[in-house]
Amino acid sequence: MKCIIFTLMMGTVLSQTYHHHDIEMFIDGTFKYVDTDHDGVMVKGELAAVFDYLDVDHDGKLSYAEYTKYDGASAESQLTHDVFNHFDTNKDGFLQRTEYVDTLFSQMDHNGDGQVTRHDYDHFFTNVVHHEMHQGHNGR
Ligand SMILES: [Ca+2]
Ligand SMILES: [Ca+2]
Ligand SMILES: [Ca+2]
Repeated sequence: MKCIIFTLMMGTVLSQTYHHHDIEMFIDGTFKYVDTDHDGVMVKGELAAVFDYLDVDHDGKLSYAEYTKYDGASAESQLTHDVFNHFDTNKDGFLQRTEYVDTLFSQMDHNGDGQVTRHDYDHFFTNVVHHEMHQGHNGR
């Protein structure tokens, strides 16, 4: 009986939060993936190059399957799913180049110098995750 109650409670918790480990894996994995010259700074050209690389069928947009080829972004993870939906601002189920490269980069580069440091990146994703935790899973 105790076991059943515990399982139910865990189910509720998991639908409202993400594992800290998943968040770290996601941020760390995706940053390293985008920062192709490994100088610790992401520039827009790197993000654009990753977009082209992930867009396997070259239709100018990323499907969920294409997006989850990212290192650190597990297709089964609720976090990955919610981040994808967060970026998909017109809610058509795809990430257009404008959504993924232009909008995303300008949101991350908040001092507008064309460079996104690991600190900027962490800060941005922490905000996205918190936003999604409050928005997405309250069952309303
Ligand atoms: Ca770089
Ligand atoms: Ca595509
Ligand atoms: Ca879209």
